[in-house]
Amino acid sequence: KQLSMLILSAMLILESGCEQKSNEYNLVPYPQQLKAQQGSFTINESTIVSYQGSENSQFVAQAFADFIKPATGLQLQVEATENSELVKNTVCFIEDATLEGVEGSYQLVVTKDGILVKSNNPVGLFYGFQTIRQLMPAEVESKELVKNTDWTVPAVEITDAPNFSYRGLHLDVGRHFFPMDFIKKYIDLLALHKMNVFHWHLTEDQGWRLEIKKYPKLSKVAAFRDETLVGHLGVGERQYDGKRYGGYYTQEEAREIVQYAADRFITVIPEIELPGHAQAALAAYPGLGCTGGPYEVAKEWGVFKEVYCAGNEEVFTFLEDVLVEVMDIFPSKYIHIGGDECPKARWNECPKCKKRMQAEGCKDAHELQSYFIHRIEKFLNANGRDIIGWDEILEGGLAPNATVMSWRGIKGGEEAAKQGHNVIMTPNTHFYLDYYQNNPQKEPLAIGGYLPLSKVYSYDPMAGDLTAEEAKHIIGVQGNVWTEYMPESDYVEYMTYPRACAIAEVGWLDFSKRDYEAFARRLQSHFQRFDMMGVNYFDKVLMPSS
Ligand code: TNX
Repeated sequence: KQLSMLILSAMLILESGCEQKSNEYNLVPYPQQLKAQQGSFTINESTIVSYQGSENSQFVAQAFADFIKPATGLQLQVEATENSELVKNTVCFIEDATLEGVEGSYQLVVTKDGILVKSNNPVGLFYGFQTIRQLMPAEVESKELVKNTDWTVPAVEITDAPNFSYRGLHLDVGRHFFPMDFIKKYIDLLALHKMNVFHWHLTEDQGWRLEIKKYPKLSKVAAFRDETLVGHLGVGERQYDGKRYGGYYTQEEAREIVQYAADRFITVIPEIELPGHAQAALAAYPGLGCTGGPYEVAKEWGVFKEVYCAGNEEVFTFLEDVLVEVMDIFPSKYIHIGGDECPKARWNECPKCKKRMQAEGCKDAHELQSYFIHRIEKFLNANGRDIIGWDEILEGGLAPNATVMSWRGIKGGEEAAKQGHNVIMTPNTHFYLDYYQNNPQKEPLAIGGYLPLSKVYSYDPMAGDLTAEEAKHIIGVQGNVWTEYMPESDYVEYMTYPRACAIAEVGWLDFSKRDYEAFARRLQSHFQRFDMMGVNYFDKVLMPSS
């Protein structure tokens, strides 16, 4: 009897040991290949962080040492190395051009002796750093010194690479304005999840958020709205008080964000909406509308009929001037020009627009919109940039080099891919994080819809009616965070996380390797990381019943 008790307890110990082992690799997004190994490595005060390769490898090594310092109190030495093998008590980042792999791919080996990350590109080294970070105890995220913790990394062999080259998250700062610190935190969270694009939606009917030196009224007038309808917007806890609401980023601040993101291998793609969603700009410069105004910065949500006049040359001068300043701040290959939800009522009444339609041989206002987008594209192409537009830019004919962001489902994206255009999938059916993630009766006010985490996770960008050749045009995925009903930063976080974790994994991990149950389990431990980072996430994720 005693013997059987002994065997039973030995089995229990073994089992719990196994359980713990599988809990040690709670990575989000999960790597393409992960081989668990026995043992672990502990970072201590004599650990050396070394690098080999371009100065970017030094940058990543230094970034890793800087990252772990506040929580661990360890001030690790960072130095160049000639050795490309794993060296005892070293965390080594090696950039090796002879390795195979797409941008962002990397290999990571952790043994009881040390850590080795290899990649043919600095982005891959940075992602290796993010993986090490996620393998470490959640306390490493603390900004304050954490005592009595072993900075242990479980032994592992990882070979990893992103499935899609574009993995983005968007933020609408037009409907509500968010402070610089929050934008940085938002970018930090992108980096943690190996996302590489921050789509900054900077202009809206309800507010223009970027300083443009040539047009000072954009920050004086277009950046603020009167909220005289107290409580009308009915948002969350906040009572609107009829005061001026708004704000904008100075060019210096915008540059600071671009640099902050670049340091995390993230590209900022700015969006300047045209020809619609432009009422705030018209309030500042009424001559740019079809009627001449006066206009006011919108203080309700919706789609507004006052748009840039397509028949007025001054509109193109204005937009080109704005885009020149935008290009100077944002080095991204892409500039997002909006293109969505542009009602045509004004254009159909406006003599200048009618004249333009005639002159350009447009048979209707949709073709006039196409003329508008083509013209802006031509200007940006001449300056070495490419445009991204919402899927409405398909109407009336796509501009020749445009990339399409498919938001009204996936149809627009498929059509664009068939026409040989690149596509970013951001369908409102799966990636609109302004939709409810739980029973609406139990949640603060959101725009509507119902989009639980499991549905976000289930999305397959490649499912659909495309040939293999056409499907190559789907370059990636993006989550959108429209903020009509998100007046405060912590509410933005609540709506964004953990659903953005699912988007990160959809963009990263091959569809065949995705497993919602395993993902939900990994998240439970990922949440401890969020707790340390002070992220206000939605924590009622139900474990799927197995
Ligand atoms: C549609 S998505 C919009 C936004 C709204 C959003 C609300 C897109 C290109 N336009 O202006 O904020 O719906 O879900």
